[in-house]
Amino acid sequence: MNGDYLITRTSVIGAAGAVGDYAARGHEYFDVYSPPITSQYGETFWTKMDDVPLPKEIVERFADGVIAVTGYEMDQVTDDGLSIGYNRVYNHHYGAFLVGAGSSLRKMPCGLRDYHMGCMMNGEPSMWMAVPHDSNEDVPSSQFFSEGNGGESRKSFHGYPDGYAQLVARPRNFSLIPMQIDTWNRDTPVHDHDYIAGPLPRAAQSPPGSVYSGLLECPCTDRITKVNGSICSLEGGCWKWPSTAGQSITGDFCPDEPLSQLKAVGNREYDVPRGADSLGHDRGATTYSEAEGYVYTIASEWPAADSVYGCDPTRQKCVPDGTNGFELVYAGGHCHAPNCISLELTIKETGELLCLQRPVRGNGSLTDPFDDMGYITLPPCLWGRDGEGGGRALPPRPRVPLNATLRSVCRQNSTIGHYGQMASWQMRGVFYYD
Ligand SMILES: [Cu+2]
Repeated sequence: MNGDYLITRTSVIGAAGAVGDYAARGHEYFDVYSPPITSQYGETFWTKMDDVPLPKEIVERFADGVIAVTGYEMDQVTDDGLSIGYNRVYNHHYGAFLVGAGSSLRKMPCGLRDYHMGCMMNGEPSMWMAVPHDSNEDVPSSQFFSEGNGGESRKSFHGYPDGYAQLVARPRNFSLIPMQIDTWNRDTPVHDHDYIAGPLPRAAQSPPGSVYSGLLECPCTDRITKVNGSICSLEGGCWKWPSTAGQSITGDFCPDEPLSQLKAVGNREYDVPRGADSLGHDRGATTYSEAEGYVYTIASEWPAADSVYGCDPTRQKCVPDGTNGFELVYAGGHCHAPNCISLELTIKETGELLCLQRPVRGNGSLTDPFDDMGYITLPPCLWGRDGEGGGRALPPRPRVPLNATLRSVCRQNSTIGHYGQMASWQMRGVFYYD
């Protein structure tokens, strides 16, 4: 659907090759469309959309069976089916559910364990989860797809080598939670090599004449000071303002202070400071070198066991008996244009490099939605076994003991600033038993 893909083999970027050639691998596909999104310049659309029934033939074919999802592609399109560039509507991220007959989507209160998984990112103390009707079923009754959804996700590969798949028993519905930021100033047509931003908030840090929109910053932050006449608000956890094209935006639309629950949960995104300024940021450090200019580093560490997720530990056993860890199959980091330089994942105790992702920058015309000028794509890391992946074999799957500590280092170019950067890992793996 989106052309050829790149992947990263631990730290080396190359063509996805055989892994990305679903047709040659004999895999089938079906299309599913979310309900339409209507927005105006400056609006952020971020909510769970209505469930969409899967195509009838899929539902009937797997009415008593299990579908094996070996990958997926995503795109954002007009109602005529044409791809829309990220300089017009920016997909900041998405989460998608494939829900089977044995599960229902429910809005569940955030558990303690959910907080570092992004629950309350939007200031709400609850999150959508697919809850199984019978927690004893062997085969999953739902799957959540969100890996590699940062950067420009349509050109970031979302697939697995042979032998791996996400299973869903009796699949029925598709449900999407997109976060779309409308960045197209309707007063200016989209010219080739001539992106013209619309009105921008005073807080925006995109330089004049940028080929990316300053609106793709997402200041879900408790560190922005309200200034009378500024236009940010924290409605829904992200900025948003009344946004009729051409309208004056000098009013005061900010709430008095960031929403109280946002303060309570803390900032889930990162503000990359411009240059060497020091605004009291406590999650990174800015360095300067001749070769690289200003670089801001976001580092974090967490127990590897916390990466095992995807089930409700109060109802199900998430880590099976007899395993001491997992082997990684796929790792797709999440960071955004334009600042992201690299994302590095290591095992802290051994220093083993698991994955080093570097974004690929778009150089296409502003009207080529698959090579968006000023935007990035993040080739994910993939691993396999016994030469999987064709001619350019995938590296062997690295083992991560449950009691290991994972360390992430995300480097950001801070020549210009950026509110609301991200530095997270979305991964898939398999347990090992020996
Ligand atoms: Cu993001």
